Amino acid sequence: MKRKLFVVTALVLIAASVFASGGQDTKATSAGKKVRIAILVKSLGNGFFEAVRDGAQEAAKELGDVEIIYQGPSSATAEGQIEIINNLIATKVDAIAISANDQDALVPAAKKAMEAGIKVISFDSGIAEAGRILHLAPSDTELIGRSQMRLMGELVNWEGEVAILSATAQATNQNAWIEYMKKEIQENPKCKNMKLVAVVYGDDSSDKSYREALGLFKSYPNLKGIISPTTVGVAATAKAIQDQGLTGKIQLTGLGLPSEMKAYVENGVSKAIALWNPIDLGYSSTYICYNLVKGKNTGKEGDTFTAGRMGTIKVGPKGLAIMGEPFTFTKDNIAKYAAMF
Ligand code: RAM
Repeated sequence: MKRKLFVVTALVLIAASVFASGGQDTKATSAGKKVRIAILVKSLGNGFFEAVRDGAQEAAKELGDVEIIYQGPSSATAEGQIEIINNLIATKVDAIAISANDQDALVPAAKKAMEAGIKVISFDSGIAEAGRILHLAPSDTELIGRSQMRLMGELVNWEGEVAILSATAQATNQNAWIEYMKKEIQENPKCKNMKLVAVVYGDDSSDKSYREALGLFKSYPNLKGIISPTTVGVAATAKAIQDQGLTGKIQLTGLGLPSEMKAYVENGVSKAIALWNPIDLGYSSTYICYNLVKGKNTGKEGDTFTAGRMGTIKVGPKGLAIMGEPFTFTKDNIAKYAAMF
């Protein structure tokens, strides 16, 4: 099959991640006080965010005077994150980097944190502009959304019913990507014989995602493909396809961790998935927070951050900074990356 995969300019993928178990760095500076950076994720138990945490620890080790506080609610809710933000304000952290479960609901708590002198940024899944200094996106939103739909088109030979199995209904990042997937299927003439029949939500819970996948198989007997732009959802959908003996009948793509998707890509459940390096995302977020706390950067449009091995990261309009290009994994290259994240 001829696969015209989207831009594959690889990020410089660094194998050297630091696997510290929730670790607090013990190396104190001569000044004594460490910069305390909280990494607040959508939910705990998600391998994507554990890789983000490893990248944050790597940056903390390099910087020397940083303590990483890794936190998240047990399920991906805005309420859980608001409670944690309030606790972080009370414990006077220096910075919070948030992957938001809801772009608007978190704004009041995030504003309160900023008023208390805490540097707040979002990464991965954004908070609305009023609630953060800047947002670090892993890659260009339009590129991710459109290229996911194009990849699906290639896998289903540009025809038939397709569905999307997303994370939570309020997730900023997935919702933005889905908007562009919808635009692509409407606007790209090659997609004229494809039909988007459903968007369902697995809430970044493996169990719920698995059940939603089974629901799609049942409700749409002619379904040809599923896009799952969440690492949790795509792995659960792959398992559901395999368990139901639907390999080859239902095509699957999405955004997946090579470590979780290797077996399914190698055995043909999914021919191709995409993602960026979550370790780099945590690493870059930590450098950005550190430089804001140290007053080296303002985070305003045009500002450029120096972020260790990631080089420089520039802030664009609306406080949006972009880390790099996504990468596509197929059976030919996934093993190499599965060892990293
Ligand atoms: C899940 C989360 C995260 C997203 C990845 C692709 O782990 O929803 O926010 O960026 O998938």
